Amino acid sequence: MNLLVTGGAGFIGSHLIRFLIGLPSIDRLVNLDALTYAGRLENLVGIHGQHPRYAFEQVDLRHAAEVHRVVQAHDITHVIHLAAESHVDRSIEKAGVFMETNVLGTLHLLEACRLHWRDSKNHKWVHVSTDEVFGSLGREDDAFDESSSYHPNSPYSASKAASDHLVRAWHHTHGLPTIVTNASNNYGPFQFPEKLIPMTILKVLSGEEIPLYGAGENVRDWLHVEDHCAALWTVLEKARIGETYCIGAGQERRNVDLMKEVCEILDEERANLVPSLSKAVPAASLITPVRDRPGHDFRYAINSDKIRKELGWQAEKNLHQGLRDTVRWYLRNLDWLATASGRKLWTS
Ligand code: NAD
Ligand code: TDX
Repeated sequence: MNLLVTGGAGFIGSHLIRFLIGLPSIDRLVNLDALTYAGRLENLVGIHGQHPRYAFEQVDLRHAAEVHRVVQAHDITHVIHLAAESHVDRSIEKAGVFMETNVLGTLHLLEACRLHWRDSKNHKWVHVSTDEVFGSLGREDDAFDESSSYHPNSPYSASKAASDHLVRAWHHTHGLPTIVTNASNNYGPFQFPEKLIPMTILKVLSGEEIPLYGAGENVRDWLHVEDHCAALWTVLEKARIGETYCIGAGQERRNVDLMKEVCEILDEERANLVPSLSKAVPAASLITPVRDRPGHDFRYAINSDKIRKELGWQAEKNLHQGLRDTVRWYLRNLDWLATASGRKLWTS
């Protein structure tokens, strides 16, 4: 197969490329990425510019002609579409680019494949989406599953919901062989330090207050990025065309508890890994409640029964161990964190 991964220089995309690159069934792996603030080729060290089956195309999905060119030039047979604007807070400040990339960009990729795949079979198009499209759960509600209705509440989730609907429509109307996945909050190495976990680590290493939105009671369901990548490959290999699959690990935490857990691990690990930080104040003392995010969804949670029973995938990484590994990775990669954030850290 000639597989196109979009957004392969971002957080999940770079893990996915590392996961896929050695698989013998992939003849060519093409990474299409515009390299926005969130995309970094350093995330692909050892692969980018080195692996014989890997190719990179710096292309913006908003440019339809370029997207068509890539699909044709590489004779793409399979797609895993991740490229997107991905941060809720940015979508509240500046929604336009979310609509352009997440909605129009997805349209351009759907059209490119529809035209290129007109006469042939054995193609697959996997759309990587989020649980946020389903809206917000109450404390006692059942987790989201494939039958949950769409109630997007933020500009980001509205743009992802729109893209999910386009993918469904291109399958229903044009017969494009698509599958939609809706995953819960990912965490792990290489995550841009605007998201909760790397932001917490960055603030501690900068000696700054850690902003906790509202009362910190909001709940997220945490999935290690490597478990997500394994799920996406399982879907590409085995899933039924036209279906949707929810992907989660069933590891819910209130934000305040998650932040404290990360802080405790930081206190333990930094003494060993960054001795100059061992005398710093306890990390949790930096947690500071701030004004809540407008329209802040209270709780997300995912029921993964369908993908487990139908395709045999389930998450393996325990959250506490995954958080410890993640904290260790950031402490060992302070240069990455300093460059990505454009900040000077206490330690550097
Ligand atoms: P990210 O922000 O880390 O990476 C996004 C990548 O897309 C970057 O490399 C960026 O350069 C690229 N990109 C952005 N706009 C582009 C454009 N116009 N053209 C081409 N490339 C462009 O995002 P992520 O956290 O890795 O998320 C990847 C996908 O997974 C997104 O579609 C997101 O909605 C979805 N998702 C993320 C999570 C999560 O917790 N991070 C959970 C579920 C689903
Ligand atoms: O500074 C912060 N303080 C804080 O309390 C930040 C950045 C976040 N939060 C809270 C808001 C959320 O309840 O932490 C929670 C997680 O926030 P984010 O890391 O911004 O993630 P979230 O808004 O849940 O969305 C994420 O999961 C679903 C990803 O960013 C999306 O791309 C994915 O689709």
